Amino acid sequence: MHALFTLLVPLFLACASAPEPAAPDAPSAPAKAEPMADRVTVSSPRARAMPPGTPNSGAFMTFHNAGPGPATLVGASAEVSATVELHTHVEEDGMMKMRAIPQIELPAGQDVVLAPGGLHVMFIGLKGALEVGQNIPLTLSFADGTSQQVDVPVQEIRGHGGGHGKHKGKGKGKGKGHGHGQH
Ligand SMILES: [Cu+2]
Repeated sequence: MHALFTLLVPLFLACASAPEPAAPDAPSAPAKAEPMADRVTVSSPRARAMPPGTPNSGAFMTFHNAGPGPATLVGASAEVSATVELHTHVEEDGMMKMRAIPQIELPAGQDVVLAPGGLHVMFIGLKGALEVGQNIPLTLSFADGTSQQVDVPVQEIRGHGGGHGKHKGKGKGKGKGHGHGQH
């Protein structure tokens, strides 16, 4: 019953909502009026410290969408790198590989965690080193055109953001998270 209903609603809205954008008592109006950026709070932002000459790095954080509507993160931008992408990891042939993705869905009332080895914000083409203590102003863009800026502190981040190729078979063991060419 519920599944059928959710299937039908988008079809109905697609037909019915377009001609009357200003219907005063449309039930969905309050949810739609609230900017996505205002529904979403960001906690524990951090970016991975990188020595000079490293091409890329990653940033992690937790999103909470307080609702009532959904929110969709569609991009991010920062001055520290030439481009900023949204990435995830997928397993392919037994190895975790990064993939750029167009958006990250943030369902109402839920947390979405960006963490090493999973979803992350990727800084591609770093203009310089990312040093511990530095703060990266990061602008998050949402599907409704709203945006939110967060200060992302640079930290020493270990753990498995790995699997990015450069590392395997080097034998030196722990590695401490340095030398991850890609992350
Ligand atoms: Cu990545």
